[in-house]
Amino acid sequence: MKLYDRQGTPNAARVRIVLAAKGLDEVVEIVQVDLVAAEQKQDWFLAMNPIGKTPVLLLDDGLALSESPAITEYLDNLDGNPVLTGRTPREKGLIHMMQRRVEIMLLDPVDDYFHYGTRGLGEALRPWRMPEWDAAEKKAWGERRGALAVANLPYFDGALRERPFLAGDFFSLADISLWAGLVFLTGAGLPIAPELTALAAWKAKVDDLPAVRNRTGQNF
Ligand SMILES: N[C@@H](CCC(=O)N[C@@H](CS)C(=O)NCC(=O)O)C(=O)O
Repeated sequence: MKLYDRQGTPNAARVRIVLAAKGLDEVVEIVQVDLVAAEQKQDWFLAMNPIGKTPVLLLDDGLALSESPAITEYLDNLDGNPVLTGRTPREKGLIHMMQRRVEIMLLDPVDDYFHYGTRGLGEALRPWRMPEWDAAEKKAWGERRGALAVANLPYFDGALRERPFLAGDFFSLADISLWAGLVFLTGAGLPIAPELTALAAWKAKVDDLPAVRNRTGQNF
């Protein structure tokens, strides 16, 4: 298997935590994609993922999987012991719901903030996304999306006051996504309010898990 990713990005980090958690680091060859040079928009890459984003997991039979949760689901089920995406229907439903909430409420708006509210990956990659907007409109929209991500954080703090991990008693894909979302948010320069103490305590606990500590590419 080959994993096309970019070290230092949140979705690469999500999959690298999964590789570490499942003991699959040695099984997967990692190929770095130069995002600033827009390799992810070149034909060879678009043939694997028409959306033009990393990560992509290319299987030995030629199937190209993209979307980090889909890659996670595949990797988690390879050994018949899906510890990150749920073993029972109830676990699967809950983990899927919470991880999707993290994407809608945190990862997606922070990504928009990063690309439009800050310099992001540079001007050259922005027109590909929203060619009709002028610079001021892009910046204002990016800033509104960043403010939305920050405003959504108390929801996750509240959830973590009720249970040790986001989808229950054990570490799952929902936690991996939330961890990556928080690192992305602070890395992009957005704040986490000090009163969100359950979120901060959970983050410190997850920082210390072996799969997070020992993942490859630790600069994210
Ligand atoms: N929903 C996708 C998001 C992928 C994504 O946003 N990837 C970023 C890196 S973290 C990317 O390739 N950005 C380059 C671009 O937008 O051109 C996933 O879950 O993997």
